[in-house]
Amino acid sequence: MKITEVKTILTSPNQNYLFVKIVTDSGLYGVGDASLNGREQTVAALIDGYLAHMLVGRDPLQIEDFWQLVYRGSYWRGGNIMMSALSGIDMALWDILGKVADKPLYALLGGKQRDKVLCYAHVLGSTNEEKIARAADYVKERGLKVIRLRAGLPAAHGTFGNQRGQAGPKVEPWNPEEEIAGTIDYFVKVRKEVGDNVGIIYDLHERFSPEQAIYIMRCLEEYRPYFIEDPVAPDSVDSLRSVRSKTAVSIGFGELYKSRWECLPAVTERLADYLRCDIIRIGGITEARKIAVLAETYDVKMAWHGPNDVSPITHAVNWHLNVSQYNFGIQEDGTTDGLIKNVIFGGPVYDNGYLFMKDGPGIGCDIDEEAAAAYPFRKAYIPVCRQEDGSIHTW
Ligand code: KDG
Ligand code: MG
Repeated sequence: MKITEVKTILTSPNQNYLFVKIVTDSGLYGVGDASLNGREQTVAALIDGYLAHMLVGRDPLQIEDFWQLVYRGSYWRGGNIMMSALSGIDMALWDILGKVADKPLYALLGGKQRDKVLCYAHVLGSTNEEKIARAADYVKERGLKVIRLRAGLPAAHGTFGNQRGQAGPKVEPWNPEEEIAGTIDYFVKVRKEVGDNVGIIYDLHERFSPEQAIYIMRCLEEYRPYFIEDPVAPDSVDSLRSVRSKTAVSIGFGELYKSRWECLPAVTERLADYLRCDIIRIGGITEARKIAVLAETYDVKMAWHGPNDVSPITHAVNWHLNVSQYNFGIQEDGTTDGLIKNVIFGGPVYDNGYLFMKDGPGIGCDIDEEAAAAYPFRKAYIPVCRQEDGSIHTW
């Protein structure tokens, strides 16, 4: 079997996505997700202008060899653009393998260890007051066992995905004093609303300095967060070490990691309880298998990144990993029911706190290319945070 064509599909149903479709001379094809919020066109250019030429004529089932060819063979190591491109291609190749074997992806990964996947969903609303008021109903109506909040007052308002139709990134204010007080207050209020039996994950989104994060986490210890996500930025491992050594709260970390090697200290020193890598950033399924095994060795659980800005293809891959891997922790369910459902078919279905998926070959998703073309790509940016003195702060 040989690869005959590699297509990139940019589309914007509810927000921008980049899909990869790899076609073979057997008539079988595979689909993957290479979306990188704000930089989709650059990833597409890398696939179209470079990686596609390396793929056409190859045997699609030599997946590991292609991964090593791109990661090591081409000398320069990958950043976010290269790793997103490689991840989208890797997913499509595993999808082809599943179709050839006529088996779901999880079967190729060793088979199911569980039938359903515990998940958490984001409490949504336009203000924290609205989210506090809705949190308990949200749990009751949807049957969630665990919910997720995101810190940020008011910087995170409306900034989940990207901002379209603007010449550049939208600027959001960041005032540390207000943010610290508001971050603690918000969590405490939601805990009171939902009671003690609901898990609450709190995403601090890499925005705080180590001493700010330590203060916030110590204040929240008695309110028992399920885990605190990304208390500090990933750039300095010492920041994470410092937070870990001074707080007792569980930590989830790693959505910005770009490789297995970046994960090492968090895993081998047990600086995190939940490793939250994003399969589109760390090299796809080929690399996700290795990261999960590394984490299993050190008793670290997996909580794969599953935000709103990746497509049902990625949510489906997360699901296959979760049912087949021993050290599953919990899954972020950032799936959207928006117009993306007109473009991508398949993917996990939510029911009463868990995610389920029907059996089918490969990843179990397909793309309607005509529908994708009906939602043209629109340039968009992730917003930025600026402090009162005008300086940039991590978004
Ligand atoms: O595009 C950025 C999002 O993927 C990110 O803000 C989502 O932090 C996130 C999460 O935990 O879902
Ligand atoms: Mg996050």
